[in-house]
Amino acid sequence: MRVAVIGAGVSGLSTAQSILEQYNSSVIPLTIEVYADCFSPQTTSDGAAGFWQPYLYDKGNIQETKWCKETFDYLLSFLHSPDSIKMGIFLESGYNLCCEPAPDPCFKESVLGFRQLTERELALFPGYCYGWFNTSLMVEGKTYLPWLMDWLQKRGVKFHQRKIQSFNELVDSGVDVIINCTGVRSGALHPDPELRPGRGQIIKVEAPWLKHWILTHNFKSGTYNSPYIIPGSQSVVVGGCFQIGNWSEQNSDEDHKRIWEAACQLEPSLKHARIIEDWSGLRPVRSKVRLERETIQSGSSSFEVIHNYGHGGFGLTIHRGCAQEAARIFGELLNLRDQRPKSHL
Ligand SMILES: Cc1cc2nc3c(=O)[nH]c(=O)nc-3n(C[C@H](O)[C@H](O)[C@H](O)COP(=O)(O)OP(=O)(O)OC[C@H]3O[C@@H](n4cnc5c(N)ncnc54)[C@H](O)[C@@H]3O)c2cc1C
Ligand SMILES: *[C@@H]1O[C@H](CO)[C@@H](O)[C@H](O)[C@H]1NC(C)=O
Ligand SMILES: *[C@@H]1O[C@H](CO)[C@@H](O)[C@H](O)[C@H]1NC(C)=O
Ligand SMILES: *[C@@H]1O[C@H](CO)[C@@H](O)[C@H](O)[C@H]1NC(C)=O
Ligand SMILES: CC(=O)N[C@H]1CO[C@H](CO)[C@@H](O)[C@@H]1O
Repeated sequence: MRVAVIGAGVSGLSTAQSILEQYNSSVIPLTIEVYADCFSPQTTSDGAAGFWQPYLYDKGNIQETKWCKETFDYLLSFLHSPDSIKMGIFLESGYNLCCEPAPDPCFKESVLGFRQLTERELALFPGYCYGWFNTSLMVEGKTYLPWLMDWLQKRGVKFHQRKIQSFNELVDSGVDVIINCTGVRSGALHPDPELRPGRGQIIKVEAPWLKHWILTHNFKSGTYNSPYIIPGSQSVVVGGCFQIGNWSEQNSDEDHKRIWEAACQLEPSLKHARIIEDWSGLRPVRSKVRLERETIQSGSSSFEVIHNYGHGGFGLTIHRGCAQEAARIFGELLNLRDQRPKSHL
């Protein structure tokens, strides 16, 4: 059984891991290859802050809330291990702030110690009148991706740095199943009009005195278009930019200025922080994650693809739940193959 994963961001690598964990002893031989034009530290997953938090509301998509919770519990289970920091995982508490009262968010049961803010806490943040405090997790891509690659490499997974122009390249070379974890870039693979970029720009600063994350929510300007501050292990991420439809990965001076001024208003001590760098990336925005299998016809034959992409601004937050689901779908394909032993899946 030869599996080709396209994409080496958090989705591709964790899907390869879940498939190996679930089938290494039942499918022999099981060969997994990962193809990507960008590897860590060059993927979107590396640039992201790595903060565990879905959007406030799942709009009825309970499945995604479950995948996020599954990811939280999975990451939390490593905190007793000294290796947690080699994986880029650590606890961090902080504030979600709103300009008006709002219903409880979908993740209130997932995080630790969720509660509403007190008057005294709100007094710390002029302009905000409502919010929540809780403890969440960080899973930093720049550490987690190399850890995943190392885990996979030790179990025989091969990595190929290559841009895939068409699925047929892989099918022609004898691959049985393709896993599509290409994030926002559909390239020439096949258009998906539902998938759009949600451009983000962040400023990384040195401000080691900041110990809490602060996310603001402005229901008029939309998700992540208002300031947020997320302390990481090496630097603090300052953001607040979400431009749907903008394909540019260039940093913009205008966005920098706007993000910085808003963040300094929220946390005035930032004025004394040293700015390290700006980074821009594209969130793979979709009405919902695409996680399903598809049989694609190619001439007289067909091949199987499992899609796992479209994780918007919460790819690290949801990755493990999605990877486990993709691996379960892979199991369905194995059953089909067993029922029809002669077909090429
Ligand atoms: C500014 C910003 C901040 C963010 N902060 C957070 C956060 O704090 N928490 C959180 O959970 N999420 C955050 N996100 C969202 C998160 O970064 C994404 O949801 C996540 O990285 C998507 O992961 P992925 O593996 O699907 O895609 P990617 O990380 O983009 O990986 C895609 C992979 O596919 C490869 N690829 C694509 N097309 C081809 C092809 N044709 N051939 C070969 N290879 C190909 C690429 O080279 C790459 O390896 C943030 C995003 C941005 C932009
Ligand atoms: C399969 O993976 C599990 C979990 O990583 C591991 O404990 C087990 O030893 C592996 N089995 C084989 C046959 O490689
Ligand atoms: C593979 O995923 C990309 C998104 O990264 C999507 O645009 C494309 O349509 C998918 N390929 C197919 C054949 O569906
Ligand atoms: C898109 O991003 C670029 C920065 O790379 C910026 O100059 C431009 O104004 C943005 N466009 C929109 C419509 O936000
Ligand atoms: C880290 C922290 O302060 N967590 C607190 C969150 O709020 C609950 C009350 O709902 C406290 O019990 C936790 O200690």
